[in-house]
Amino acid sequence: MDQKAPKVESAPSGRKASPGAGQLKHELPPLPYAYAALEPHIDARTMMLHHDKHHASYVDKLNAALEPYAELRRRSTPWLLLNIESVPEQIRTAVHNNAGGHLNHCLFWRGMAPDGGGLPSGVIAAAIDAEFGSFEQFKTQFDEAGGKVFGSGWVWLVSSLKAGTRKPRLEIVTTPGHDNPLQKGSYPLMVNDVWEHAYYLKYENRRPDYLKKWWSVVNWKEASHRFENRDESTDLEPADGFLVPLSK
Ligand code: MN3
Repeated sequence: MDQKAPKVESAPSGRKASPGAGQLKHELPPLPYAYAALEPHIDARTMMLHHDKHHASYVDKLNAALEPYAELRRRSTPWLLLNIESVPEQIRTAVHNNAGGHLNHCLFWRGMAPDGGGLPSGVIAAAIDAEFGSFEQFKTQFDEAGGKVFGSGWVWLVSSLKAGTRKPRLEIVTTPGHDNPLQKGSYPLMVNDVWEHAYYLKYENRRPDYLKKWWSVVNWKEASHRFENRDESTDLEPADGFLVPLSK
């Protein structure tokens, strides 16, 4: 490793979910609510360990891997995932796993809310009905997909363009490890973390119970906001567009 690399400086102010151009260090965003805010569905201790230990370690490891590479330090997590082949081989696996871990957890925290749950509304609700037949069928398919993830991974609702049309299509997909659907050209709208660290303290081996309870904390406002502000183009650097501003 090049020990003469310039000192990494923190962003001048504020904490962002993922750095945009010009920022030199990835930062752990604060949880948008208290650790206990999602009780009883997700317990406070799980939230604390998940955010303060697991997510924090992805951020630390990402920064450590990028430290000697000034040019890469200014890149966003979506950029790093989409351009992973241009990342030096000796840090490629670390960057892939930890940029994905950082990005996915940013989306995960924002996709839940203490006053979450219930039914989606507006255009995303109509799109879900059109694609899956009904909200109940969508939920069933999402939980089935999440239950089938072998080992550690994620289950997502994504939007992608139907080949040859401008019509967006909703799909349920799963990703292994910390992969993100944007690596296959889809735009994530909502996500559940099915790594054991997300549920094991409370639900032990009962992942299906966790998947079922998780619907009580889904932040439909955020999913709907992402759907209405989505940008499926992958020919642009998605740094600033990917993590759309928080809904008010
Ligand atoms: Mn996790």
